[in-house]
Amino acid sequence: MTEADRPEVTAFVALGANLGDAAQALRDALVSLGAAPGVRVRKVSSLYRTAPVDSGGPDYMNAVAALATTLTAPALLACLQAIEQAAGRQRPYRNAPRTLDLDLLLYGSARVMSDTLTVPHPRMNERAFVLVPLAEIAP
Ligand code: A4P
Ligand code: MG
Repeated sequence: MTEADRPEVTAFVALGANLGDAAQALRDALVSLGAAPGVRVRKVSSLYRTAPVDSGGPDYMNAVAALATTLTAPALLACLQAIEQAAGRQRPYRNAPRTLDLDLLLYGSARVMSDTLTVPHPRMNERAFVLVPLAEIAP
């Protein structure tokens, strides 16, 4: 099956940033997502200012987007990571402050557990900075 033949899957992505102009980083990421082949942005939550959880630095800006995608889950993760890299993401240590973090929360009803990808995202249910924007667009 070529990519174009694949059925569209609804995926939810969490966006977070707390370095530089975090709100602008989220808006730029949404433009990049919409421009990515095989990805359409269907719905975007408000941007939320949140206090860091298990992490230091300035307040975060967080949001959640609903996508329609013909990419596989690993291909979508690669796409998210490419957008993070283009935004200057560095990974000095776990939960370090970041210019942009894009996490795949849900990929249809799929369950994925590989070395590089766990879906549903294992920490999403403990985190208001994910659940509040998610509930806004997918009550
Ligand atoms: N990975 C596995 N599953 C996934 C998935 N579903 N989505 C792997 C994305 N990546 C996934 O991620 C580390 C590795 O997880 C990747 O190589 C990928 O193969 P990362 O983005 O390099 O590292 P990270 O962001 O530090 O880890 P993670 O797991 O995204 O951190 P968390 O748990 O999401 O926490 N407080 C507020 N207020 N707002 C925030 O956004 N974010 C964090 C990060 C902490 N505190 C926060 C916020
Ligand atoms: Mg991440």
